[in-house]
Amino acid sequence: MRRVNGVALLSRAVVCMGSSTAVGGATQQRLVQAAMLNTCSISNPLWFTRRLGDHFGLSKPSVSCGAGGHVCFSSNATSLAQEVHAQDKFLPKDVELYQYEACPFCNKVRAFLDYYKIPYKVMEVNPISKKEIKWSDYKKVPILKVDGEQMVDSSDIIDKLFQRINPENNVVNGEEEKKWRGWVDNHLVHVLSPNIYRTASEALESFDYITSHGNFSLYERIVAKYTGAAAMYFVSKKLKKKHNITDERAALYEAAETWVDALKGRQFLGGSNPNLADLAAFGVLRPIRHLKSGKDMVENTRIGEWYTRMESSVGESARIEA
Ligand SMILES: N[C@@H](CCC(=O)N[C@@H](CS)C(=O)NCC(=O)O)C(=O)O
Ligand SMILES: *[C@@H]1O[C@H](CO)[C@@H](O)[C@H](O)[C@H]1NC(C)=O
Ligand SMILES: *[C@@H]1O[C@H](CO)[C@@H](O)[C@H](O)[C@H]1NC(C)=O
Ligand SMILES: *[C@@H]1O[C@H](CO)[C@@H](O)[C@H](O)[C@H]1NC(C)=O
Repeated sequence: MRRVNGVALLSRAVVCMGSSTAVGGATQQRLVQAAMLNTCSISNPLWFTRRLGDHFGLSKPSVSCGAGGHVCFSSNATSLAQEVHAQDKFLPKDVELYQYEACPFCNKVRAFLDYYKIPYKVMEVNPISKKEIKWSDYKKVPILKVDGEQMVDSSDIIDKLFQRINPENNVVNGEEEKKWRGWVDNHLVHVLSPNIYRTASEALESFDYITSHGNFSLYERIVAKYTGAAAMYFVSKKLKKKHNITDERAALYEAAETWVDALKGRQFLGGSNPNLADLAAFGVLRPIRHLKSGKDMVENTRIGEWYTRMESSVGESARIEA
């Protein structure tokens, strides 16, 4: 079995938003990078359990074939008109998502694909070897392959797909939607890491999810779980400083309340149906929802009702077996 230094492993395994992490000292820097990645490496138990029973959901009546010409493969009669409509416009034959299961950016893309009922295969990338994406010049995840065409960067991927689903829609999405998509990428995501590694037990809980849902070898999994949890507990304290967070839970609750305020009493930011900002916020929160930080957030803020609406609106995963 390959010997892998724990810190080196981590810095590879958990590299997310790495470019924004320059802090003095090579080891420290790698650790901070590791920490950043971990925003990315939050696992998604909801997703996981959902798949087991009923993957596809494609033959069931879909509850999320709502407005906007969503791609919908439901055989339910009421959605047939939309189905035909959408299939006219965008019906890719082969969609492959290269991802880390716990990465918030990957979760954003999945939330979009699930909502629009675009069947996709998942290629879970090993964060250490990354051999599954050796074919690509782009070295991060998510990468989406749509009938052979490579798309990178979660927001760009979503923009491209949205364009194809709504080709006649030349109107750029609303300012509000744009603003809040930016808020998700630039603020919400940064609040997550310090929270999921806040205490030793939360750090272990997080790494348990990350390693059990990622594509790790058994050896990597054990090393990553324990060294990762220990390192991230300390590194998350540095991250707090970097993002000017003094009380990480307060920052999380504040972000949740900020989001609910932005809804201004509407069901979704998009009104009666989710828009891309709703899908982005939901996507990045989904992996932490069943960790302690996510439970605390739902118990202590008003975000729960929106989150539950999003769950039923996004519906079952459109993932299919590779
Ligand atoms: N802006 C990109 C960020 C993607 C990103 O940072 N991905 C991380 C994982 S969450 C990554 O692949 N890091 C490099 C690595 O793991 O080596 C996006 O939105 O897709
Ligand atoms: C189709 O689905 C809707 C709700 O999604 C349901 O009310 C309706 O009864 C279903 N129709 C059929 C024919 O299954
Ligand atoms: C995990 O990695 C292996 C080896 O690269 C690959 O064959 C497999 O498909 C990956 N697992 C998943 C779920 O994508
Ligand atoms: C944090 O605060 C410092 C000083 O108050 C400021 O220079 C820096 O830009 C802030 N950083 C962020 C990410 O807001």
